[in-house]
Amino acid sequence: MKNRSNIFAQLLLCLTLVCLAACDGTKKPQQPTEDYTAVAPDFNADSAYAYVARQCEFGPRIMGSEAHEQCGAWLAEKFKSLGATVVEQHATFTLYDGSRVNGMNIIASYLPEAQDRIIVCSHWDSRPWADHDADEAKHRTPIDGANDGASGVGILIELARMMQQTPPKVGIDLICFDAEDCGTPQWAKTDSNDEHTWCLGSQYWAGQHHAEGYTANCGILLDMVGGSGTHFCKEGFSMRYAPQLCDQLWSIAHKLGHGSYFSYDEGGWVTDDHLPLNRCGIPCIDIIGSDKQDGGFATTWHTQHDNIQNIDRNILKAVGSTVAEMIWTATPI
Ligand code: AHN
Ligand code: ZN
Repeated sequence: MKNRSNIFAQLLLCLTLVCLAACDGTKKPQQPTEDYTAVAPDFNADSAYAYVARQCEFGPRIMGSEAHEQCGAWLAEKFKSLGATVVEQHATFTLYDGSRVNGMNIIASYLPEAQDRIIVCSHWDSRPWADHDADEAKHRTPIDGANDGASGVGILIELARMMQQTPPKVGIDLICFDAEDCGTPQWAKTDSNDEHTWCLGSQYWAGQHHAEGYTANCGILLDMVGGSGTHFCKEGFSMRYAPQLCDQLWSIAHKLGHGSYFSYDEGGWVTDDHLPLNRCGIPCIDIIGSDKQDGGFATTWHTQHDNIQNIDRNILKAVGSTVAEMIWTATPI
């Protein structure tokens, strides 16, 4: 009897170990789930990572700062050097407290004459206040926003580099929105409706496009696409406004072998830069990272820990190569 229960115990242990090994997606190389040959050129995650790091080196990119000014100029130059037609859309934004600041959206276009166009966008500003930091003394200090801001833009720049070498078949507009992350801080004593204090750059762009008569078929927003421990669920507004686009992107991610990062679960509803686009008639999805453990935004979100140390190249790779595949498989209607 003793022997028997021993054998059962051992069997159970074996099964548990097999299960654990099967669940541990982190150690296995990312293999395509079926025979699928990528159409897009290779997305270089090291290159994207270097672009994320470069942005962080300027310091927090908050409006009115030298770092913001310099990084904005660097981004516009970078896209030009990579063969894009660049428009700097300058604007003055009113913050939650009524103060006014200057900012700019940066629009980098490929095949500017093409009728059929896809927008791939992200925000390039970083949050002026680490109002979610565990250390209250840091609540009014600006953050690097390596994940929240720079990660998405890093991917946009790498896509630009790829498009210079291998032009896509449809027009692509890479848009870096400003003033996304200046929404009312937690510590502010205002009870006004706070939703409109976020995403000021994309709201401005939705009201006044960068070029006359401009239209796009659809858009893909990248937000917090590089933090360690991130995964992506199907965000609520994306599924309401652009369900097919969402399904298509998730399907490509899984075909490319990035399924462990792209969960089929529905996520929350996020006020983000895709909302103004959807509201002005451009169906746009939000690839927005959330914490794989607790489902909320990353634990580094709006803290001083949102820095380059917390960026995972594998996540940049998963998102970048998936978006690249969307771009290079797209054909004019
Ligand atoms: C709100 O918290 C209202 N929206 C989240 C949008 C966001 C902030 N994305 C990154 N930072
Ligand atoms: Zn943020």
